[in-house]
Amino acid sequence: MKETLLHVEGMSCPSCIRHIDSALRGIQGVEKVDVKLREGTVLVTHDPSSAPTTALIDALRDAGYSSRPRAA
Ligand SMILES: [Cu+2]
Repeated sequence: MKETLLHVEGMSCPSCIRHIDSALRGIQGVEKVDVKLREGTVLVTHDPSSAPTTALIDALRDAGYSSRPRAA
């Protein structure tokens, strides 16, 4: 398992947390999602072989949020 911290743009209210949480948890290989609204970040615990960081970013894009990884 790997921890990846994503900086997410446009995350502004509690319903964003739900959208982002469900978008990421829908990916096989994602174990844990911790959305920090105030920081504008999401810490994802995931198996990089089945859920690579690019898959996380793609899922967030599909949900309407652009994101980029930061060193965790
Ligand atoms: Cu929102």
